Amino acid sequence: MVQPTLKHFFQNEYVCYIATIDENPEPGTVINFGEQYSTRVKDEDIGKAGVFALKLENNNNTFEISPTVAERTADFVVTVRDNAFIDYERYKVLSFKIVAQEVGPATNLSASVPATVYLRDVNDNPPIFDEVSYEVTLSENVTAGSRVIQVHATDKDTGVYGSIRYTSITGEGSEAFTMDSQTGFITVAMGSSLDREVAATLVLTVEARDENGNGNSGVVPLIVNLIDVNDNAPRFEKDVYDFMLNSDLTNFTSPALVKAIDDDAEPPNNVVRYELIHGNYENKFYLNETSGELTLLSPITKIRRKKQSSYEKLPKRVATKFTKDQRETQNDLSTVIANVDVDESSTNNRNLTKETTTEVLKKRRRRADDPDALYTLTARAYDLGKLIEGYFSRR
Ligand SMILES: [Ca+2]
Ligand SMILES: [Ca+2]
Ligand SMILES: [Ca+2]
Ligand SMILES: [Ca+2]
Repeated sequence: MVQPTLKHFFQNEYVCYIATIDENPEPGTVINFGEQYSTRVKDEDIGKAGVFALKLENNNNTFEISPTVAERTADFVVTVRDNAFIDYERYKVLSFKIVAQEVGPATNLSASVPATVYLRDVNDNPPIFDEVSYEVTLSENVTAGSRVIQVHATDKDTGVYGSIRYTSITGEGSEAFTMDSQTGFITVAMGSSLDREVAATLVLTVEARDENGNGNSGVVPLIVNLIDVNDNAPRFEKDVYDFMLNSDLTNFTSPALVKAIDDDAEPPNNVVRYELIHGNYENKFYLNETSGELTLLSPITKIRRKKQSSYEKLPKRVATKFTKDQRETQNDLSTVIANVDVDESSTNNRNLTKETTTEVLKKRRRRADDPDALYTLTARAYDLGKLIEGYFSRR
């Protein structure tokens, strides 16, 4: 019988087996200890005493050795059994013992030698953003260059494998933003076209990549909520409204409605009000400020009509000028002209033939401030939103 020494089993002049492997190897991967490390084991005893077992200790089931039983001599191989611990981000080195032990009934000699496996980093982690998602709220008129948010990601890998660049913002509306690839600062781009009237919320995707922007990618949602500003003026649906009074001049032949729409997204920016601003000299008319319905406050007499007719050139000139000025200087209102005339086609008035009436109507369509109209009124529409400096009507 020979005493259990290293030399009894391991033909290895070194006191430790050393190898280096990539992290995350497939199970079954052979650990190559290099040519200087003999993987031959032997038992110098003869017969049954020469049968010995090979096993690994302190190994956490990570590696396995084969064969597990040998007689007199064997070449062993260590392979990966479970790669859970072969993770460079958790361990840089794994250590265990290779043990040879006689299994004969009369003997129980054993010897062990330490093994050390160094792990090599692999780019097996993508960048991970600090937040599950980012969310910001901006005014739709936010100025170019304004800072939006800073995103940040980390990568567990070392060196270039963990060197992050912020590479892109994608999604509908993403062209309104730029991102600093080094810092992750997101700002409003030059000439950005953020428009609450187009979308209330933009759902974008921010991407980061390791290997200086060329490797694994990680993404995160960026939600941008847009706040409405009052950047649209109300506009009347028509340039001119023609309303007809019945023959006894007590009421309109059909409801006299003007209507303006405001493209802004939210109240009060899109809440429209109406008012008469010109032509209601005798206070004969009332324009409902919310409904836009024009009504007669008192019947019109034939005498009034003649009086109005003598001023017929005046409303034309004044109304035209006023309308023009409003369009150039205001952003919260819009004006419209309403011509009021008598529907005489159904009256007994013998002075007007059918042909004459048709002629008058045709002329009225060509000219907004119709000199032949009984009354020419000018109305304006305005919204209830706050005026935003520097914004003008988009019409
Ligand atoms: Ca890694
Ligand atoms: Ca990585
Ligand atoms: Ca708006
Ligand atoms: Ca508005």
